[in-house]
Amino acid sequence: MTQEAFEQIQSTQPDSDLQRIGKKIFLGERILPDEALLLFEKAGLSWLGALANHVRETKHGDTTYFNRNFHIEPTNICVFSCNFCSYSRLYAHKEEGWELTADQMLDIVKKYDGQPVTEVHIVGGVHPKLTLHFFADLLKKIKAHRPDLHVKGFTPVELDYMFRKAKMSRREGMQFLKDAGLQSLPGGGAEIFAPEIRKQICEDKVDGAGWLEIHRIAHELGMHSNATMLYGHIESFRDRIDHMEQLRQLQDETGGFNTFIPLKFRNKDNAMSHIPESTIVEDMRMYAIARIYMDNFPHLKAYWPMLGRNNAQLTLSFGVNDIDGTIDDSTKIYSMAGSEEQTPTMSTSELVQLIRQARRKPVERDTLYSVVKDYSEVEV
Ligand code: V47
Ligand code: SF4
Repeated sequence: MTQEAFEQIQSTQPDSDLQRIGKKIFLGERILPDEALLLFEKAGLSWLGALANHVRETKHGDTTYFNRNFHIEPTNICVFSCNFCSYSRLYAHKEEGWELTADQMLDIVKKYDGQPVTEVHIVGGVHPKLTLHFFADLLKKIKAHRPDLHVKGFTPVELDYMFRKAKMSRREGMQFLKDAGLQSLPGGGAEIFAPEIRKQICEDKVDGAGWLEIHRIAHELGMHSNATMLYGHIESFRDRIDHMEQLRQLQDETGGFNTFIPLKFRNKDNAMSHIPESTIVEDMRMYAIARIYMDNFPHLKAYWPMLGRNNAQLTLSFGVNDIDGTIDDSTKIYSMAGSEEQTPTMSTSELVQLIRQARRKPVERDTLYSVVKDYSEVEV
């Protein structure tokens, strides 16, 4: 955005505090928690969107990344009982659940033989009988079959449970899985770190400090990871800012995070169904503030199977530079929670079109954001 364009958008902003914050954002300065609160409380969507877009274009221009990956969900049986979860079947009701053997999961990997996928994302419930050693063997089998496939897997919720059962420290456990072939951690399980909110929505799983410690260890071992935030339920703006602040501080120390992924709370068939979902305007404001606040996170991702493809397309004007999930992404955790996409699959060609319609430049990436293919000039 040019200085002149910036001055024009500032002239639409009557609030002098917001004008001052807007100037900091334009100049690339970090904003403080209290300033983020003012943005949440007072800033209009178009002014906020223009500033988030400025941050996005300064970092990435029009480039919008996507990745060809597939998911493996080992089980939906879970020892925990998060109130927002529509997906897990408690161990007591395990007749309604599934659990895959290592060979069944390897068969899923083999289904993609010869297809140009670069990543497998492994994530599921926390099954009491699926141990650290079981998953280490699975990782070894996957890497032996397809060494070039990047394995991103397991949230600190799953990891903390596995490590404790195996009587290993978090560092020993992470090293053990890394040696078996684990390369990155996905962003799940973070929810909202604030203890009083966590107590009400997911009391029994790893706490915020534990989540952050496991990611810190992964970064110290040279692995990269993502971070999510589940927003739009009972948390306050302060809780969102506190969550982002803790991530921003860890990122200052380690630099190991690739991507921040705000996840909109969906309210179908879970113990929080009485809570209304956030509006689209609120969603776009969330993405814009995330882009502005998380100044040391290279990427901001919209996970389209959860947000819906139209809304995900809209986020590309509010700070987002990455749309996850292309082929065959039939992840159940969202379709069961009432996401827009009941059978979320999108071909590469559809995804490229979606990015182009937003007047952005589609680029296929691998997990660590190396360019696999630039689709700017490619017919699809
Ligand atoms: O931690 C569960 C969320 C997450 C609901 O790192 C819900 O690339 C909304 O983290 N409404 C798991 N969200 C999925 C996840 C993820 C997905 C895609 C890519 C990456 C990545 C990570 O799903 C959980 C939780 O926050 N979730 N239930 C719900 N009702
Ligand atoms: Fe289990 Fe994850 Fe669902 Fe919580 S969100 S109940 S940890 S599957």
